[in-house]
Amino acid sequence: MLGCGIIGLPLSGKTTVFNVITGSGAEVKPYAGGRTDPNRAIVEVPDERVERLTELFKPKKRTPALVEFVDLAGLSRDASRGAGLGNAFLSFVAEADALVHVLRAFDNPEVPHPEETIDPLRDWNIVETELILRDLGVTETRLSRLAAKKRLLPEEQVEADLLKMCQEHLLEERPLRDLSLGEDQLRLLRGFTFVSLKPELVVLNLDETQVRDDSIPGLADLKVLCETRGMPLVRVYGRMEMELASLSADEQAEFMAELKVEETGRKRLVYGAFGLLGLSSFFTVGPDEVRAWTLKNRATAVEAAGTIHSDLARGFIRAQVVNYDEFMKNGGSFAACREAGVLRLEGKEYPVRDGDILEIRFNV
Ligand SMILES: Nc1nc2c(ncn2[C@@H]2O[C@H](COP(=O)(O)OP(=O)(O)O)[C@@H](O)[C@H]2O)c(=O)[nH]1
Ligand SMILES: [Mg+2]
Repeated sequence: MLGCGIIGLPLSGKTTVFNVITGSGAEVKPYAGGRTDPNRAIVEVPDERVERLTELFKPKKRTPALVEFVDLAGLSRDASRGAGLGNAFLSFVAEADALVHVLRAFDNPEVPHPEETIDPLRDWNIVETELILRDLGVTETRLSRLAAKKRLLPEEQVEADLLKMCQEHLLEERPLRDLSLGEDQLRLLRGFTFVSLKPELVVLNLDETQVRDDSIPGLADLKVLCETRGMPLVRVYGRMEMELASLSADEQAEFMAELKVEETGRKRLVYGAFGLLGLSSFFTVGPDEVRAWTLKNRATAVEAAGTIHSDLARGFIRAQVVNYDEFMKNGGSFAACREAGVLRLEGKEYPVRDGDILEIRFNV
């Protein structure tokens, strides 16, 4: 399962955002042995399609897609030099597949800001700089090891060249996620668990009084940053939306209209994270189980089969495929889909699309 680490300066609202995600109404899965953890949670990805398919097939079991969220301790200035929790903290960041970066836009005299003023763009830069410095340290350690060798093997030379390119980029204070690296390069770098390479969702934590754009300091600049860097930006009314979870559905709807949001904070955050991870879902359906499976975008049919069971990949013959939308258009009936010609048989290399309903034909 893939996981998102929540990062940000102290008192930016990380724990509040974590509570919005895991608060009442959310399906939170216990860990093995029924253990729960105040700082980690496995959350169901809300998906209408799973609900519709469940109504249709009335299966014994319904299994939605899951994502893990981890509420990390605050990252402060100079963490990469060991300040605060420093390097120990950065190693937790390294474990995450994606980052949820909380920026404080709310003003609250009772909650001191570690940098004293409200300036989300500055805060983003502080935390981002720590990620960059940590990666720079890792890069330079490895490069100096390689430089100490008398002669480099060909693959070491490739690695050194790649790391030098990363180093130059980091020295320009740019995160590695901004480099467009190829699959092979990413594979070579995997072992370093670079933190500035991780995709990032930017969460602007607002106060309920900040509904209008012009009440949010630095919003225009932040929008430009997110657009040019390809980071999705989600606005969350942290404290308010955390409290909303305990209200009735009617009251929630009323407050949501006031905040001009159409979906709950939890949905916006979980969807945002799911998309950020480059994930999509395919489904398997039947009387026993309706299940959403998580795939990296651009996975093939045989890879999809392998996520269900390795036997299905090994003995893969064909995948029977119909996309959810087509399936529903044809009354949720495989027979009708077959007649309409939208039920197809596909081979190993078929690129699975989000929402495909698959049945794997296999032989072992
Ligand atoms: N006024 C206001 N206070 C907030 C908001 N979000 C968080 N806070 C408060 O800010 C303080 C720090 O929040 P917390 O989530 O613990 O921050 P963390 O240190 O980043 O985990 C808490 O007292 C929250 O109630 C908000 O949207 N508006
Ligand atoms: Mg906290």
